[in-house]
Amino acid sequence: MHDTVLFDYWRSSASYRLRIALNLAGIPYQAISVDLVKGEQKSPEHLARNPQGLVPVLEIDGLRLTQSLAILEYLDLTRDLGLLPKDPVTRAQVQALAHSVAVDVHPVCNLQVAKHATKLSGGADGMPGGWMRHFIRPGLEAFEVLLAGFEQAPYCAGPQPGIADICLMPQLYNARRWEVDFSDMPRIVSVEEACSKHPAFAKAHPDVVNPNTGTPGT
Ligand SMILES: N[C@@H](CCC(=O)N[C@@H](CS)C(=O)NCC(=O)O)C(=O)O
Repeated sequence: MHDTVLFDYWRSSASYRLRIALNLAGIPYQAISVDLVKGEQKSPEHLARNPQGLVPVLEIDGLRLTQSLAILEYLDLTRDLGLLPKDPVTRAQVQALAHSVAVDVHPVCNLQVAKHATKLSGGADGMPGGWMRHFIRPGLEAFEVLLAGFEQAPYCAGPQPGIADICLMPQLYNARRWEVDFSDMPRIVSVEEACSKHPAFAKAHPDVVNPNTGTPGT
């Protein structure tokens, strides 16, 4: 049993971000699955953990934290992980890169949003895939352009993985899931190759932690 507990779901991008960061920090944790397909995120138990009814929730250092970006910053500050540059200018630029997917693309592709859009469309053909593709591909195109402002050596913004890589990789998993082609985006493809080889990223991959097939937790 570990002191650190991650309430997550194997396919959740925001949970995937935290799994990567916990692995990068070398923090052992217990993963407790909140099954989004069964609606467990709206159960009274989970709402008591997070009134937003979302995953992830992280229990660490005697705290209960929500919001993956806030948690990434907490881990960075308390464990000195170097996820965010210390220089204010580069920091703002790297955050903008990370936020372009985590703050602008991810929320509109969230389960409850896509489900509602599908309902409003009367279950139109190609939903929710069409909805997802509509947002994911332009988001990745913008990310590819933004990446030109950094040196991929080999990660998004330099020689060590950071917040932009942590936000990008789950978005790429999601892109594949919804059949969004990004093979024409060479910078993203090279970052993905580097991250995939990193054990902290590999161990966090949804297919590895899937409770039906993988090994939950560490
Ligand atoms: N801004 C939040 C977003 C969390 C979020 O959207 N979680 C999704 C999974 S990636 C979720 O719990 N969805 C459940 C639902 O839509 O009902 C964060 O970064 O932690």
